[in-house]
Amino acid sequence: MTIQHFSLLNKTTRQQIIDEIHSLVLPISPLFTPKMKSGAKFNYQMTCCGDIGWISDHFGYRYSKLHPETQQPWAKFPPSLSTIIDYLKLQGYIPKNYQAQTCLINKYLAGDKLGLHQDKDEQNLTAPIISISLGASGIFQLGGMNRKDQVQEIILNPGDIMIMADEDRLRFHGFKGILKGHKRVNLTIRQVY
Ligand code: MD3
Ligand code: FE
Repeated sequence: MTIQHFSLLNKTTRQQIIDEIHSLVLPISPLFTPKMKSGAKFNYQMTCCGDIGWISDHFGYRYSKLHPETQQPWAKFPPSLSTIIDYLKLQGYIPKNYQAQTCLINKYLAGDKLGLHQDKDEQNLTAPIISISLGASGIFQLGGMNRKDQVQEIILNPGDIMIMADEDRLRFHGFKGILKGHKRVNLTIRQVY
């Protein structure tokens, strides 16, 4: 199995991550609404931390060393996230030489969603992607290697971790919406190069 999905983070740890995002990341790298080439807005807000960050604008999708609105380098990884990455290495969930270069922070309010897509903007398509779910539970969609393949719905709860590796890293996937509650935050940690 190259998708691992498990519940890991207790309430205290989840709150610590949220607190560190508010105190250490957002003041330096504020949330923004990404736009497609067409100018249409995505239905959620995002920001990033780490050496580089995923952005989308009228030039398309890419990784950038600078926040698109402040034009400043991204905030550093908050310590609680580095601790989780170390733990996942220690437990053998990800390779010891994994380099967590960026964390994409997606914020969904009620009604927000993310359409089916593949994650192909990374030069390194073999390093696993780590997802951490916080806040409200929501419905994650997992498809196959082709857009038309059947999609399965998976509930993601706060504290859940999903690790996508090998061939499953390139599956189509999306986020259908939050189930109940007001706000979901999803973190995706990547080695891009
Ligand atoms: C399965 N985020 O940031 S996280 C994304 O809920 C993204 O914010 C969604 O898709 C969200 O690109 C889903 C879980 C996830 C992330 C990447 C995957 C699942 C994946 C890549 C391949 C297969
Ligand atoms: Fe994705």
